[in-house]
Amino acid sequence: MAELTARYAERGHVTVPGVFSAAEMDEAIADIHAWGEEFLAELSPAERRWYVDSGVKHATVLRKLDNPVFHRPAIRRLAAKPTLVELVETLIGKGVSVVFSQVFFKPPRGGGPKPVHQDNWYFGPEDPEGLVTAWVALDDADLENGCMHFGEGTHKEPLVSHVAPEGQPFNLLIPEEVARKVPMTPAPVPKGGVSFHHGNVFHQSADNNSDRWRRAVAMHYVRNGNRFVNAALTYDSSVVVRIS
Ligand SMILES: O=C(O)CCC(=O)C(=O)O
Repeated sequence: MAELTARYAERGHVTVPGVFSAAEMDEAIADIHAWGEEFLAELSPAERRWYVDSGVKHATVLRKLDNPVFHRPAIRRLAAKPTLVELVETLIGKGVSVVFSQVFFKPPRGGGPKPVHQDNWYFGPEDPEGLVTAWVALDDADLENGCMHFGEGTHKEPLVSHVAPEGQPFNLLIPEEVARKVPMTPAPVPKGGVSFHHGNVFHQSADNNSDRWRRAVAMHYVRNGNRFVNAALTYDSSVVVRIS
């Protein structure tokens, strides 16, 4: 655990392989695809533009789904797994909740990049050290299929003002002229592993240029009582799931 906290403090992210078994990941994959099909059937045209991956040629594939930890018991069980909770509590302190969670789908040859951003710009927590994202790799994530990249050490700096591209009010990102000055280090994660990242660290994900899926669940944990005092987007407190 000392190595985990030292790496996290130094780089702003740390990867732990083998938190979940392949069978647990396969069960989660089946669950999110079933949920995705139900969800797609109910989307309005405007919502489809935000949720559907327009880069995919032959199928309608969701880009993301929000709050799986709240909506799906199978994903909530993952979020409450004692091995994971112990790791989260080692990083941000005891007594934690998942305030928001997301499924990210990158289908084969689909799934465009997610630009550089800082999660704490979105959430604006009172204590920036009291928020960590646990990014659970449902598939092997590597350079070819769009793994995450981190600007190591950027969590030690203050937040940067984000901007939203035209017509994408929820896609807040660090302006290109700032992002381009920061080297980004790839962080491959094997299936069942978890990448933990600090809320202030610059991060992005690349395109999926492979014939494989790259699916992940991002669980944003806060230490209980850490309020969002400066959030850039509005979050629904009724979907917060207390874990410990
Ligand atoms: O999975 C991705 O591609 C992006 C994830 C992300 O930005 C996050 O977990 O904060």
